[in-house]
Amino acid sequence: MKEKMDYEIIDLNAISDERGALVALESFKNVPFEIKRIYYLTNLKPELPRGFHAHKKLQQIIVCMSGSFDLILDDGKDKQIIHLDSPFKGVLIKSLIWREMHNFSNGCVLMTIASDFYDESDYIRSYEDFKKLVSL
Ligand code: T46
Repeated sequence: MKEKMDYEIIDLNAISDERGALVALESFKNVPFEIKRIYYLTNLKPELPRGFHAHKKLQQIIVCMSGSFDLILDDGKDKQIIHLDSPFKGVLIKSLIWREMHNFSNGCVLMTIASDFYDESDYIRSYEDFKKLVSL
């Protein structure tokens, strides 16, 4: 589903049978970019939010594999809070969106599929710099 802000909530179709569910993620099929990196966050603490940055070019799909958390997206004009609690939904975030992750539940595991390798120079970690960039 395409949202007003530059993100999309993607249904990750599961192949389910009596043994459980299987989800496959494939470049240029249900993932609209070449997958170059996968990372996951675990041992998260409800009182310790993460994120607080935007990316210049990187595209990512964030999936809550277990538990739940709140994803805050901010394009400099609007803010959205998305409660994620399903491994069958992904949030595709394109560039220049400020993101924060809050309220991790016990056992929350967050997986991210990224369009590029880790590169610190792609991060905007100051909200002031982000606001300046999106208002250009
Ligand atoms: C994002 C959200 C959802 C690496 O060395 N390699 C990596 O691939 C990543 C992602 C991070 N790092 C290093 C950089 C920092 O020294 O790991 C440390 C923690 O990273 P950071 O503080 O950026 O973690 P989060 O949870 O705030 O943000 C991460 C991603 O960095 C970011 O791209 O969108 O998850």
